[in-house]
Amino acid sequence: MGYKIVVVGATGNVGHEMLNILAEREFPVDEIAALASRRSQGTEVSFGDRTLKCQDLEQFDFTGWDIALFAIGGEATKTYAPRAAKAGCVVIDNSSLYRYDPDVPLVVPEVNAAAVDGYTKKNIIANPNCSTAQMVVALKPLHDRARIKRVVVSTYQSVSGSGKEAMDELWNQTKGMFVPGQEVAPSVYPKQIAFNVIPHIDVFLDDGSTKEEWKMVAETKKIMDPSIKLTATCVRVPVFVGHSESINIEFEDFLDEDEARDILREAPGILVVDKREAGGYITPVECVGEYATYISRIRQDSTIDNGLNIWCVSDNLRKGAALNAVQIAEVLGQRCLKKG
Ligand code: 2RA
Repeated sequence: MGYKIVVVGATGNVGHEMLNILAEREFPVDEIAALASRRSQGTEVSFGDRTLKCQDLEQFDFTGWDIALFAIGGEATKTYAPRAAKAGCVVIDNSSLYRYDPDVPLVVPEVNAAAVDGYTKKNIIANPNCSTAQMVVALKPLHDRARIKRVVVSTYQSVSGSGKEAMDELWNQTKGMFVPGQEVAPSVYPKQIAFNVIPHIDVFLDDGSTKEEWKMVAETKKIMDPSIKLTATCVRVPVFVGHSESINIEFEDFLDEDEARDILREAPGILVVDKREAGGYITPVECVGEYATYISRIRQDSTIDNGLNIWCVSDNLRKGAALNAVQIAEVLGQRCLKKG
């Protein structure tokens, strides 16, 4: 006995990956529906070796379906997630709409899987922001060993986080730099992204930080520990897929770099690639299509008493979104929605 699964936003970057990962991990699916906007109705999407025709989200009846994996913007989610939840279908939502709602669990299975049990309040579970997900996978095992006081993180986020249009902009803008007359002006981003970096993701807040940076703070506190102080600088870089993060950690107690490396090597969801030589570290192009959160450049920060620096890379469409959502569905099935 398996589950009746709905993928909402099946034609987007994350929707495609959710279908791929459901198939790759052989999630127990009895029936699956791919939903998209009316204009995408009939579009064919892959589910393993099957092809699904997208159905119109507006017309879809969620009654009798078990789990809906949502990957559509917050505005549309506001309309359709409550409709699905009310019909008895548990929603796992990738948007930021419900992440900060006290009645909605915000879950990264390697960190706080048991939080899934709280889904019953609204029949909704929230997926964290991509830049948060990979970071808390890395921080959790270290926090369990030496309690984290403060984190300073700089992110290097790929354009796939902004969607297909942004990936096209990077591609065309890069080409246009070399082909006279084919220059491409910035449109998705406020400035040129080709051969450039942009220190601005999402909107600016009154304190000068951006909402992307605020998300990392708020979500880390909700998922891990409200006592952790965190400051972030989130930067868009000319990479297609794969977010990278430079993470500086201050602990309550001293944690030796070798012990930290051993802890990370044993931690769930993590692969350590850490040799102090050319190429002895992970880069975004190597994480694409993979499940792991990769950690490199593990080293003491000797400028403070109990400091450590690490480099963290993961596929933002997978662990940062689709994989984490499917893992939540797996945990939900194991803990709460047992079948047969
Ligand atoms: C980004 N985290 O990278 C945001 C949304 N996916 O653009």
